[in-house]
Amino acid sequence: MAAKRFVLVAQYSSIEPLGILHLSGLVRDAGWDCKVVLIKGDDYAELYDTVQNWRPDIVGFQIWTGNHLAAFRACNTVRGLGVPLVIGGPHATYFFEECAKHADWVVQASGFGFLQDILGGVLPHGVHFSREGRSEPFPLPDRDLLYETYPGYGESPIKSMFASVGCPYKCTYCYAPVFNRMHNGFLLTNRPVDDLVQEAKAILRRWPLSLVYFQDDVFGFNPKWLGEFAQKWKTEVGVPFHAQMRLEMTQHAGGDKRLDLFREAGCSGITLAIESGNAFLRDHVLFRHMPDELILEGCRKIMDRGMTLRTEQILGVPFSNLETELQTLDLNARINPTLAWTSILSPYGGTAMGTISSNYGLYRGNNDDLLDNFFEASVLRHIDGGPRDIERMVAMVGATPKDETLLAFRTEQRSATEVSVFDAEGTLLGSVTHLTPKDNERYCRDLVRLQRLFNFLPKFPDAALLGRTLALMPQQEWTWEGIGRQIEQHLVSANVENLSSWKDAIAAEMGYGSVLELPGPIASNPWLFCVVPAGGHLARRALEVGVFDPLLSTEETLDRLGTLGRRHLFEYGLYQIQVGSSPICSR
Ligand code: B12
Ligand code: SF4
Repeated sequence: MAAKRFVLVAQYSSIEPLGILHLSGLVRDAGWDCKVVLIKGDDYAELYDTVQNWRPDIVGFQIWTGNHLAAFRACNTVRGLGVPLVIGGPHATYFFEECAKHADWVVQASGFGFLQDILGGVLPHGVHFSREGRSEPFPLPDRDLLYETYPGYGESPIKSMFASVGCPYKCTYCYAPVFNRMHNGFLLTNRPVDDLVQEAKAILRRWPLSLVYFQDDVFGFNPKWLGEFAQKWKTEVGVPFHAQMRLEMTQHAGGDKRLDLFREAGCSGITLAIESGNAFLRDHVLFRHMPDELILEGCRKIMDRGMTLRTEQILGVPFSNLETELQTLDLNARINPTLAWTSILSPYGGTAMGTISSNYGLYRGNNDDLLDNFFEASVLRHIDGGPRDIERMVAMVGATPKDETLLAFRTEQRSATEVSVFDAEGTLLGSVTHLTPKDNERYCRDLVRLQRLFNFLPKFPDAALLGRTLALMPQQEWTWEGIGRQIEQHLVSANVENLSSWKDAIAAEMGYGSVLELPGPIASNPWLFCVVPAGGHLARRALEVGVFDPLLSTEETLDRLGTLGRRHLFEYGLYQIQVGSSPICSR
């Protein structure tokens, strides 16, 4: 009898889809034939072709909030062709009722056991959820299937893996606290070390592998597991890895020991979030209770051990303003990480951040307007004075960070721009006022400017001052050349010597005999390329891929440069999979 057929569908991203890899491994182990279709943009043509020509028995969608509307339309079309359909993934986990309108089965949270039952024909239609699911074993992934269908993933020297499920923290913008509530509290489930070793060895047998990126929320949280991992990974796999963790995990002697084990195991770099340089926003808006000292000390411990460091921040959170964003820039300048990565906030419904945003009138949408990437633009209506008024009210009630005061306060929209704020007993504390549409537009523009340049800015002297100057540049002066002039003036005022030698060095790195040969865009603004490793190479790439195409607006140029710069810093800095000269400014 011919094997039954399953199609797995997910949104394409440059990072390989881990859930899909493991789910396709499960389909393989169940003896079914499987195809994976990854959707670029909203183009579902390939999926419809596959459904019509390959005639699968079931189609399974992985849906994330942000691509849900287009995905639902595609689900309807597939079901219209007579094929039963299952939806899983984060959107199914947190918005299962909506998903149920477009599927025969909806799987909330952990999906391996339920998918097995679907393939076995024993799971009734409907919505399914199991609290015990988070402890279920991961099937070994089917990388061959994905890599043969999408060779780019296979050819990449970096592969992703997942070692643990769960995170105990409570960041407002994240679904992890909601996941914990659904499961009656936090529990960390680590995959067996031997499975990870086996998975890595399977990659090494067939595919290039210079670095593994562990996508866990808090890699190495459990010290006992980490001890076993460190020993076996180093001796049996021996491939460097990058991991994500929390700054709290670097604290005290336990933190030192953990970082030593990371290093021993072959960890070459760490990603961790700071999110804001403003302590009030961290404590009361983001629910990330960590003082500056903890942040600075934790980052220092990581870099002192020779590991590279990516910090992450979110611009445009509720009650932010230009000053708080510049504090974030300043904190990063003090840390000097390998890469200071930034996104712009999306206020996801069902998260505490979604609730704060709607309670204070900052966001009135239902997430159908959210984009599926985190760099584009702020969708919030921001507050005049940033944290000023709300900080005063939080101080009036004597709240501590752990009180989650912004959720406890009651609010009432007084007028189009004013929101009254009451304490939990109903006593009026004051009000917050939204920015006028024009000022809001201006602030959102500032955010985009900062986001595009954030990779570079912390590496300049007096970074926050430079950030302010650039954010406030009049629109008519906001050109690539104008930005170059401002940075040059800034460097001169900061008493940086030998600026002409920076230009000589960039010309030499680009292979020119003299600065006179530098192409126009680099001659007029070489500075950003002087603060990153292999800056001459980045400048060349920028020219090659059309970053300075005269038909582009300044925004488009910076958008392209921001993306290119980030990738460059990943390769030459964070992951060190390319070797290049050190930054010109540090020579
Ligand atoms: C790695 C990662 C990324 C990577 C890439 C991920 C990729 N290509 O797969 C990058 C950096 C690109 C990324 C980007 C984003 N991410 Co992200 N990301 C993650 C992270 C850290 C790990 C995902 C993962 O691989 N998990 C491991 C695998 C095994 O789990 P899984 O995919 O969820 O699959 C399990 C179940 O969901 C279920 N399942 C999943 N699909 C299906 C399908 C079927 C048919 C069935 C039956 C079951 C099923 O079964 C699996 C086993 O239990 C998660 C947090 C987390 N801890 O999961 C956030 C997370 C998924 N991301 C999130 C968000 C919000 C985003 C962004 C939208 C952010 C933004 N504002 O722009 C973007 C957009 C991504 C996009 N639309 O393509 C949210 C999703 C929330 C939501 N409601 O959708 C999460 C949950 C973070 C959080 N805690 O809030 N992300
Ligand atoms: S530490 Fe990361 S995974 Fe955990 S709650 Fe915060 S953002 Fe979510």
